[in-house]
Amino acid sequence: MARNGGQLLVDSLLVQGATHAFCVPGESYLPILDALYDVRDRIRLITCRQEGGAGNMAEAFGKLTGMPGLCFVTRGPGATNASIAVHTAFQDSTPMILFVGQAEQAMLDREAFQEVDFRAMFAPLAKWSAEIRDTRRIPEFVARAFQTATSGRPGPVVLSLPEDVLSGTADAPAARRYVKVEPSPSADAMAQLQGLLEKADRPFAIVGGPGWDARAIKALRLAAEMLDLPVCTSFRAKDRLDNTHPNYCGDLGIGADPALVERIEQSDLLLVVGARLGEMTTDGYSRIALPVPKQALVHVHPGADELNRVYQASLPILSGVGPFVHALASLKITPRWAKWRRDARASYEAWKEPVSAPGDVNPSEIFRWLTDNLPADAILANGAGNYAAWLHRFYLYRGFPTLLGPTSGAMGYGVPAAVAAKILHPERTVVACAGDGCFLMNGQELATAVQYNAAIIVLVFDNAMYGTIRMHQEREFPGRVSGTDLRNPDFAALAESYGALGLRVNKTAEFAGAFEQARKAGRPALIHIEVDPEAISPTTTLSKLRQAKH
Ligand SMILES: Cc1ncc(C[n+]2csc(CCOP(=O)(O)OP(=O)(O)O)c2C)c(N)n1
Ligand SMILES: [Mg+2]
Repeated sequence: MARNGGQLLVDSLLVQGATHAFCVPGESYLPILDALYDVRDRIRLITCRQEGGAGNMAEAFGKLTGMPGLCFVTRGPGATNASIAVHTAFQDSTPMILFVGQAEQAMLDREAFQEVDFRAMFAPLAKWSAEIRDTRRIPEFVARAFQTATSGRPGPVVLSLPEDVLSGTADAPAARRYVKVEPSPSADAMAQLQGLLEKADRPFAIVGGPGWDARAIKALRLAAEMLDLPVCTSFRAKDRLDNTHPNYCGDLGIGADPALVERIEQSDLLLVVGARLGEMTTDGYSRIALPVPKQALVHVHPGADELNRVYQASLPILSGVGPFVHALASLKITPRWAKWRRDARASYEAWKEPVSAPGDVNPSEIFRWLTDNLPADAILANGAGNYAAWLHRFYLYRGFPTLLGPTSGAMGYGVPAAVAAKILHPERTVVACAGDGCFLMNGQELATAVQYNAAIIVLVFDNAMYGTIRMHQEREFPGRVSGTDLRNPDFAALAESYGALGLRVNKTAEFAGAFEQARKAGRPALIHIEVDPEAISPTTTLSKLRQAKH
């Protein structure tokens, strides 16, 4: 039966198991919008206010489900807006597919209206970027997009869809549903790992990266217990092991616990599972010697290209995290490093305790309160800014997936990510954390939250500046404030105008009451929290930074 390109594409999405799609509409892909109308009870289409929001929602969907998050945008303007999410998905190894409406093929290469060569534009940003040139081949390209986005090291795929390919008709056979392909560790690799563990006195695991699901998370916990391994997480991966678990020993992000960093340096075996050992986790490749670490390094990753790419491992293991942690849990080892693990845990327990902070609002107390009062399955999303340093140091993640944060350090991620999470899990508490700078990068998606009844709670930490940059500025160029001051709107009033509940907090003690009010609101809510600019980070103040240089 002949179908137009839009119908073929939407039918292909159904074959691949799609349930949600995020979009900003464009006339370039009307046949897809029309075909989605017919299946609106099977694929939920979420209309967003900016493609940066739509793309981030799709990326968050990929993080939460392990299935590709789907995003539809139009031509040059839509694709350039959405590109930030493709970059985030790339750095986070998140499965995602961005569909871009393109000018009709007869017009291409004339710089037609909004024309961009999307294959070239996304070549370094996406895992794969392609243009479908024949209506008949739509099922083939869609199946390959799902396959590519989810297999090996997952990542984003971009498909450009010329208008004539969508409006043309073809009688094309359906493809099959994709099958996620994941390597397993060989028996030989596990035997070598057994040998390394038998020789080790101070092993340390660093976990993170893609491919985790409930079973893998459980197997990791079991393996950590059986081998009595101290486990830390890579940058923005704190939800891989319950932070209250006695084997959890902290995260190697920005501003990591110096005691943890020292232990990583002193360890004699590093077992890196799923993480990339990127610049943030290694603090500019300084925490671990390059290219050959002093410790024995076992690096487990599902992408062959990641192994021995920067760090040369004693034992590189090509494996998905799930198959690996199951194999790890069945190793027969008698651990001899109980004190080593206990000491690492004890120093984490001290590190997570609230600290004093200048001003009336102490963010460390707020995140401690949230740890004590949110259910273990609550989802917390963030973008980038120094407020996130407080969140990641003092909030304890206790379930998976509960952390939505970009390792790319992209501002503006928290609000759209939270909207996607709440749409997917309406029964869970979903909190978006943002700075005053970060919030306004995708705060327009509060309208999407209201439109779809996604009752997220947004916390805006307002210090009237681009704090992170101001911090670096005061350290490098003390007292010379340039380009980092912000004059802000009344965020609570802004939230109200969207139809959300807007609240204000000026003292730590007011937070609990405001949060309870937000939780009961039955609609999206925003809490505008005024933070003293001096409280720049959990470890220093603006004035101390300024004085340090003199
Ligand atoms: C999209 C994007 N633009 C710029 C930056 C650089 N940047 C990193 S943090 C930051 C400031 C964040 O300010 P805010 O959200 O107010 O948080 P604060 O640091 O003040 O807590 C900036 C500009 C970035 N990471 N991402
Ligand atoms: Mg700020």
